[in-house]
Amino acid sequence: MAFELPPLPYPEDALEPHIDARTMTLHHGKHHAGYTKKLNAALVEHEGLAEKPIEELLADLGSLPEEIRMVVRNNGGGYANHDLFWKVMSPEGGGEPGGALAAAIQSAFDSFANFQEAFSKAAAGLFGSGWVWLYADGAGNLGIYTTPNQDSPYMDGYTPVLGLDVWEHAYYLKYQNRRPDYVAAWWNVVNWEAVAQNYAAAQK
Ligand code: MN3
Repeated sequence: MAFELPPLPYPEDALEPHIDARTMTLHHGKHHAGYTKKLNAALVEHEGLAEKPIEELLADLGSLPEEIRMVVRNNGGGYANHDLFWKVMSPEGGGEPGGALAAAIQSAFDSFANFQEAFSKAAAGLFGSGWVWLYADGAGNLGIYTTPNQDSPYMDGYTPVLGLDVWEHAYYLKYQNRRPDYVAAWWNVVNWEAVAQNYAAAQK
């Protein structure tokens, strides 16, 4: 058993013009594939670990053999983060969420506009490479925070609900240093139905 690179849920050019096809091809086919390969390489000598769900491994890194702990943190995080990232985007995305997710956002941030502003601000302010998250805690409360590198909310006891990759590899070909433009465009492809499913699953 080994972790497998999940296929993109849409063609590589489907998120144009917001996310360009060349970036998607490299991001999925090289970066995500690379994290997957290195994760598997780290686990190959450790019987049973590759059978566990990735979120379980990430939630309890301290239980892993020390010699693979950092590799699993970086590449297991990269594996899981990108798996979520493709799914929370869609060519039919954009707009605003509805239902229970909309109510939870309203309750946590007062309005969708406030949420969006706070999330975008966190993305603009993140120094170096990392991710911005909308996460749910154990009680189902929503929050926004950032993680460095490929660190995952699972490492902090949170469930990721929506994630934005702000590594330069996610946007530099099209947007160069204009990270705020990338973030503004990305809202047009957010798949709120998938985000709502993540939120519902986080409460179970
Ligand atoms: Mn990435």
